[in-house]
Amino acid sequence: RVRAEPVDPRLCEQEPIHVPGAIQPHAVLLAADAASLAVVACSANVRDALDRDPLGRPLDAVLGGALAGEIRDALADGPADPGRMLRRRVVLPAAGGMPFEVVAHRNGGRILVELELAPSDPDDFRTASPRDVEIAVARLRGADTLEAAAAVAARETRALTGFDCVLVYRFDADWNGAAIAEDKDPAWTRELLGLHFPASDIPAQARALYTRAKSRFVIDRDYVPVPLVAAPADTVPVDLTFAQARSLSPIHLEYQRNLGVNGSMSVSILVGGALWGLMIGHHRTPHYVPPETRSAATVVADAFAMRVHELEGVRLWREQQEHLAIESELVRALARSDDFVGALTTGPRTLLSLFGATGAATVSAQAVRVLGTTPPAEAVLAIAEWLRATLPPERTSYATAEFSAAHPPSAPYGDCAGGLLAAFVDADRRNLLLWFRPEVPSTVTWGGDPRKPVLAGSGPAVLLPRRSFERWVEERRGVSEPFAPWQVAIAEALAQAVEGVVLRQRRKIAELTG
Ligand code: BLA
Repeated sequence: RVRAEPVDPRLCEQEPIHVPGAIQPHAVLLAADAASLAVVACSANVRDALDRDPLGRPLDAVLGGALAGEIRDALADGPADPGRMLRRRVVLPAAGGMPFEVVAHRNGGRILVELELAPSDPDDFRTASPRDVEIAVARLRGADTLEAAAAVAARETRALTGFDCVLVYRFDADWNGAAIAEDKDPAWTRELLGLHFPASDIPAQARALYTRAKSRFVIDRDYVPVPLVAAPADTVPVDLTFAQARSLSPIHLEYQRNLGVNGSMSVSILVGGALWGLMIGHHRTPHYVPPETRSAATVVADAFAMRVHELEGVRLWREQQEHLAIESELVRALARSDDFVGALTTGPRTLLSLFGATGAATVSAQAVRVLGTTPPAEAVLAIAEWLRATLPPERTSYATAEFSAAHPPSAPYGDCAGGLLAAFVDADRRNLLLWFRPEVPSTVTWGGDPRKPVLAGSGPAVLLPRRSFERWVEERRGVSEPFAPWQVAIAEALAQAVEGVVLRQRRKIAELTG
């Protein structure tokens, strides 16, 4: 069952995962027309919950008048807001008096009703209580760095849900991602912490769906999907975006197989309305998470997202304050000096104190002074020449995270010049300031041996995380961490302060020689 050839990521993006035409077998699904309330489609396993074929019948004839009435009152009118959900624990006479968890929501012109057999003995499963959630949220509040909060989120979510492993997965600006926290059964030697994965592992349409729908749970990866059956007159496929029991992409289930994962979870972490990351749960065997616990995990992920928002805001503010303080120190040094190179490259604060750069340089005419790790001086001069020749006259700065693509002669220096920030001091472009950053793969700290996650399997292993990591490195060749716009602004301000020194110097020389 392992694919022989790598899958084209563009094909991944085309799979319409919101209309898979099937659900997971632990639930029964009914889709009713929101106006007439007649059932227009259902999952083929309806007899697991109902004693008759519901197709074409009104909801009240299928579910009983009381429940159907509640569903109609909650969902039939008003905007089709999928956030409006109705949840009930009911005993269905039509199912031999068994208790069912019923979740109904509306999507477009349809009302979807999912029926899931409620755990008969809740003590058999970890059922999260509001108290558990309260404790988890309090601990998140107490975590005062992003790393600490992610570690708490992973630990608390694992304690709530009982997964063998819970990861906090964070997207970067290009939708690649990394496991930034991991809490797992110590007996499971597989380690994903710190590893990076390409954007195509979680393709665009999946990310779009996860931005709208909050969570996914798979009890048993090897389940046989239950197809949806439609009434003869009904041809519009049922949109399962918000259906809890939506059947997941078979390609992804294969990925899980290769990861050694059976039961799984992913809960969206939304920060400022955007998909920031996922809380991922992995179990080596099938794993059932009861409804209360699923919603508790979603609340904890939401609390984590809010804490991230708070901590990231504070961190950015601090980082900017620190940079502004360093900048004014450098400007003061410049004010006291006739030699801008000395002022920016000696003493406790230098150009290298800014922007997390690993290398920096000043160029004045044909003279270069370098700090940290940079290309050799003659290569830096060539870069300065290229910038002078390439940038339109009105441009006073230049920033890129992909310098070798812009300037191929610099490709051999990727380990120090993957990214470049440059600011011109003067209009004639004699003088400039440069900051360098390495390409990202060379800065990745491996979470143990990157080869370790490979599980000895049969045949070529294509969707394995090791291959994922290789693809990530492949795609990231020549790319550094990006320079932020506020960093470019500080570089420009500093270059302007340098211009003052240069003008003063020129005047002095003119006086001496004049
Ligand atoms: C979905 N891929 C996913 C999901 C995760 C990952 C977490 C969410 C689905 C879920 O709830 O389980 C990927 N899982 C990871 C990663 C880690 C992990 C990166 O544990 C690392 C720690 N995936 C591929 C390729 C394709 C692909 C090549 O690798 C396409 C050809 C597709 N992944 C794919 C699709 C989905 C998906 C289509 C959506 C599944 C769905 O919701 O139906």
